[in-house]
Amino acid sequence: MTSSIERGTVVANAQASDLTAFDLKAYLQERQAIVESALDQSINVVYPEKIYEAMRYSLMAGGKRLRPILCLAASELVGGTIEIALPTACALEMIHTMSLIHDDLPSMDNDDYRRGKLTNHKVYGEDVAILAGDGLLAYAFEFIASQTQNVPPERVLQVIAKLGRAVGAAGLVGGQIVDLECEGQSNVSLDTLNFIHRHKTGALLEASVLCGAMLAGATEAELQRLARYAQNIGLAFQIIDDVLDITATQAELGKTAGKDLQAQKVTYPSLWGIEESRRQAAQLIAEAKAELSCFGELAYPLMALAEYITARKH
Ligand code: GRG
Repeated sequence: MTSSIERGTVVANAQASDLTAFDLKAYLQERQAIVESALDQSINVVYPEKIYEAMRYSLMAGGKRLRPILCLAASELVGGTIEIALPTACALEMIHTMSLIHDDLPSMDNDDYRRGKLTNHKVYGEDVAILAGDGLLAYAFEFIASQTQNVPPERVLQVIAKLGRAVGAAGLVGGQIVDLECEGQSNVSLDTLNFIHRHKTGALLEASVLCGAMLAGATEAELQRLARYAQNIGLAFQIIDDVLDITATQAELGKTAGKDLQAQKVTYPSLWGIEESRRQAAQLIAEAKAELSCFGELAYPLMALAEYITARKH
């Protein structure tokens, strides 16, 4: 791979004496640059140009690139490299992006803004936006199968199976349909809310971590530890997302703020209040970090990413 990717391991391996000394800002900047460049190269605009342009419009619209970064970090944690995980990291962002495109459609959440830009259907129309999402979803799996190198084929198959399950009815799609069913209901239970978010948000975050680790040949015990880490950060991520919907501005979020309140949606803050929601998220993050303590300094990137989830402003 290119030298920029080899340099990518420098920050991860830097010997920070404790977690507070780990330079997350530099780490994120470096990883985001690697991911941006790989995504940019992943899709060319060819005939029929309109669909490729629409796919690229949302894929290259920014975003934190959290899922690819988690995937790369998990690979490195168990002795893998950025190189072996980069195609899967890109595929995760393609799938995440397609889920945002479809989520924003008038028949779903009906949003005009995403990542600080007009939503896909606002620019290209609903018909093209649906197809752009479909195109990204299919291409994600093709990309893993055709671009992953220096990984035994059975591991690649394991990753494809894990990811397929995470996005289908057992994952994102299942979470989204329960979310749609709960719209307008004020008596949604905590169990149902947890189901929605463990599937809608948690499943892809968990797959991001596990797929990176699987490619690197993680043991079953390591995968179980990483699954518990990822489930905790997934729920914490959504709790903070709900809090930010109330406390952050549209400019900070890059999408319409206050939508949950407006739609009278049951959210974690609506059940617990803002302070308790923050406390619960912090508890989940502490538990997530504890799962990885046996890895020592190698786990600093994943631990710092867990902290970032509660500290983030968008
Ligand atoms: C996956 C086949 C398939 C269909 C999609 C629409 C749908 C089914 C599911 C909805 C999934 C969804 C939109 C979940 C919300 C996840 C979430 C919290 C998104 C925000 O993620 P960030 O903050 O966003 O990481 P950025 O823009 O930074 O990437």
